[in-house]
Amino acid sequence: MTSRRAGEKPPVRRQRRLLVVSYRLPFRLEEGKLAQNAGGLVSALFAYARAHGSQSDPGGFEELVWIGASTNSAAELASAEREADMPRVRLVPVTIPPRLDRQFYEGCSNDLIWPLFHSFPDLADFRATNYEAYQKANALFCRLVEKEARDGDVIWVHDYHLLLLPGMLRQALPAAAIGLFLHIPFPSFEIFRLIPRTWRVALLEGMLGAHLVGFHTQDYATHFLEAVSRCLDGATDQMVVDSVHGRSRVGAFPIGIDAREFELERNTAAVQQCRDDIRRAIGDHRLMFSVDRLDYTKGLLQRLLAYEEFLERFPRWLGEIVFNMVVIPSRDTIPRYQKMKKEIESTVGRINGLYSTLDWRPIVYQYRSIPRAELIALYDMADIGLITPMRDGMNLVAKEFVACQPPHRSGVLILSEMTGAAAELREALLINPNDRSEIADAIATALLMSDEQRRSTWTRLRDRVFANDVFTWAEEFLDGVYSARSGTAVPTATGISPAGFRKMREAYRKAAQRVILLDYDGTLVPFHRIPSEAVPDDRVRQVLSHLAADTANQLAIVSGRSTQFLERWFGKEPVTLFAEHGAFRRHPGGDWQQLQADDKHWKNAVIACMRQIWKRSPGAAIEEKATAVVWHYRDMEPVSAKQRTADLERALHELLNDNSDLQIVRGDRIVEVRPKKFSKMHAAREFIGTPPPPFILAIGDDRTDEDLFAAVPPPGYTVKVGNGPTRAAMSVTNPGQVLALLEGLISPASMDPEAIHGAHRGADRI
Ligand code: GDG
Repeated sequence: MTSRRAGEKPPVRRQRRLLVVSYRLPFRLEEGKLAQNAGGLVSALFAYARAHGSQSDPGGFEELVWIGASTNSAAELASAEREADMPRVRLVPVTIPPRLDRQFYEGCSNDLIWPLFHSFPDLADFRATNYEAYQKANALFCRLVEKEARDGDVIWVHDYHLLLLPGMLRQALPAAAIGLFLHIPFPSFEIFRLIPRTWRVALLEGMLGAHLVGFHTQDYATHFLEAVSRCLDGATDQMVVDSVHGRSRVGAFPIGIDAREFELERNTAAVQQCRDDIRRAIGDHRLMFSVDRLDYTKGLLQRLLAYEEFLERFPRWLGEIVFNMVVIPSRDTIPRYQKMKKEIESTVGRINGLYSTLDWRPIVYQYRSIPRAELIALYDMADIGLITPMRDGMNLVAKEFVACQPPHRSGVLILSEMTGAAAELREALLINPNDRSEIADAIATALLMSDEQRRSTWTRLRDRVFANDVFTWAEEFLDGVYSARSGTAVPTATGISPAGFRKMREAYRKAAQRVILLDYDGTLVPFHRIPSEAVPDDRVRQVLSHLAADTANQLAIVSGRSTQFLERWFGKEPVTLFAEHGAFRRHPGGDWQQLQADDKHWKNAVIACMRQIWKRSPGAAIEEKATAVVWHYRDMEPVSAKQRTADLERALHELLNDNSDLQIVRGDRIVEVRPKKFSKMHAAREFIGTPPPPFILAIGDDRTDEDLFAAVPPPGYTVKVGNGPTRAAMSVTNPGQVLALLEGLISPASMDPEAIHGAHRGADRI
C-alpha cells in the first residue's frame, strides 16, 4: 500500500470542512507558549491537522475545526492557532463544569469504559451517576458540534469518551457525514455484557450513529459486530449494520504515525545532543527501553518481574545491559495508581539492590515525561524496545521505535501480542505479557540475534510502518466515511417530516376514494415474545373504526397470521382481512375465501426438515399454517439463532431444489415456506383494483411487506416501520408512530407531528 501524503487528496475535500471531536484539544497555551497535550490520539491527529492546516497544502479540507475540552479560552486558543501556523485549523473549546467532568471523564470514561474495554472487569465502577454524567457530557458536545456544523461537513468523532455522540449527531444533523474511531480495544461479548443492559444498548446505538465505525484491528471490529447482533434488533451482515439510525459500516483502520517526521527529527542537533548525553550516561552497555503512561493496562510490574527473571536465568548479561524504563505520570492522585506506582518503585529498588555493582545498575527508572528529542534519541539508540502491555488498542510507541531505528544498527522490537500493533508488526518478537519466562527468553534471543537477522526483520517492519502512516490512516478512514455515507442513501426510507406529513394529509383529504393497506405484527402492534399475546388494544380498534367510518376509505389488514387469529380480533370490524400473506380473504361480515387452491403434500417434508434443526435450537418454534410452514426464532439466543437459521435455509434450499412452486421467505425473525402464488403483492393488487384510487397508503415492517409496497402504484404512499433496506419511500420507528400517523390523517387537530417525525434519516444525500 502506498502512503498518500497531504497534498494528494481528492479535490472534493477542498469544498468541505472537517470537524474533529475529541475529549481534549491537541494543545494548550502555557504562559503564552504552545504545549502539546500528551497521548497517542493527539500525536496522530495533530500530525494530520498540521499537514492539512498549513498554507502550502493545496488539497485538504476547506477548514479543520477541532472541538474538545480545554482550560484555555477561545481567544487564547486563537493566538495558539497563530503560533502553530495552521491558518486552516480552528480550535473550539468545550467547557465542562468540573463536577460533571469528574463523573464523565474520571468516572464513566476512565473507571468504567477504560477498564472494561481493556479486559479488566474487576476494576470497573458501575456507578449510575457517572453514566448519567456521561450522557450529559455527550449531549454538551453535541450542542457545540451543532452550533459549529454546516451542511456538507464531515464530522470525525474520536474515542471512548464520546460513544453516545454519533447517535445524537445523526439525529440532529441528518445531512452530515459522521465517522467514529475507537482508539482502544473493543472487548469480547463476555466482557461487554457486564455493562447494564440499557447502557450497553445506548452505547452501541450511539456508536452506530456514525456512518463508519472504525477500529484498529479486525478482532475489535468482530467483537463489536457480535455485541451488536446480541444486543440490538438491527441486522448485521458482514461489515454492515442496520440500526435505528439507518445503515453503518464497520471496519479496521490501524492507526499509524508520522514516520517521515520521526526519521527527519533523528538528524536534528537537539536529538544528536541527547544521544551524546545518553551515551555518556550508559557507556558501552546494551540499552533496552520502554516508555508508557502509568496505567494497569501497560503491564509495568509484570515487565519488571520478567526482566528480573532474565537477569536470574541469563547471568552472562549482568553488567552488560541497562533497562531504561520511563513511566509518564498519570492519574497518580488516585489511590489505585499511587499503589501501582509504589509497587513499581519498590520492585525497581529491589532488583537494583539485588544486582547493582559500583559501576552498573540494571534499571534506570524515570517517572517523568521526557522531551520529544530525548524520546527520539532513546528510540534511536535502544538495542531492544520492550513493549509488553496487558492490553493496548494499538501502541504507537512500537511504531515510533521502528521508525527511529538507524538502518546500520537496527534493534529488536519485543511486543506484546495483546496490542493492536501486534496484528501488523508480525515480524517482531511477539510475547504473552503474562508469561515472564517467554519475555526473559525473548530478551536473551534479541541480544544474540545476528546483524543480518535484525536488519532483515527491521526492514520489513519499517516498510510497513512507513507505508501505513498516519496520513494513510486518516485518508482511508475519511474515504470510508464518504463511501459509507453515500452507501446509506440507497436502500433506506426517509423519516416523515412535518412538511411531508402535511402533504400526505392534503392528498388524503382531496381524494374521493382511498385504499389503506396495513400489516399487523410490528406495524399495528409491537412484537410480543408469545405471538398469540400480540393483540390489538383499544387505540388500534378506535383508529380502525374511525378510518372505516369514512365511506371513501377501503381498509385492509394484510397479514401472515392465520384466518382464526385475524377473525378473532378483527371479525367484527369493518375491515377486509387477508390471512397467510394473501392466501385467504374475508370481506367485512363475510366468510373466508381461499384465493387459490393449495397443494399441501410439500408441508410434511418441510416440517420434518425444520424439526431436525429445531432439536438443536432452544427457543425456536415451528408453526403450521393452512398454506405455509413458519420457523420462528425470535426467542432464540441471537448468535445461535443466526447459525441455526442459516443451517435451516441451506437445508430447505436443498430440500426444495426442484420445487419451483415454493418460496423461502425471511420475515422479522421468521423463515416461512409457502407457495409462490400467495404473496401480499397479489392480495394488495387485487384489493387496490383498476384504475387505482387517487390515494393509497401501505404500511408494513418486514420483508414480506416489501411485496405490499411493490403493489402500490405512484403517487401512493409507502411507509416502512423500523430501519433497514426497503423500497418504501418513508419510515417511522414503531407501531406507536403508525397509530399517530393514522390518527393524524383522520383528525388533524390531534396530530402530533413530533410523534411521527421520529428518526429523520437520510433526508439529504451527499
Ligand atoms: C490511545 C490508545 C493507541 C509518550 N511518552 C512521552 C511521549 N509519548 C507519546 C508517544 C506516543 C504517545 O505518547 C503514546 O501513544 P500510545 O499509542 O502508546 O497510547 P495512548 O496515548 O494511551 O493512546 C493506544 C492510541 O490511542 C492511538 O490510537 O495506540 O492503544 O490507548 O506518540 O511518543 N511523548 C513525549 N514525551 C514522553 O514522555 N514527547
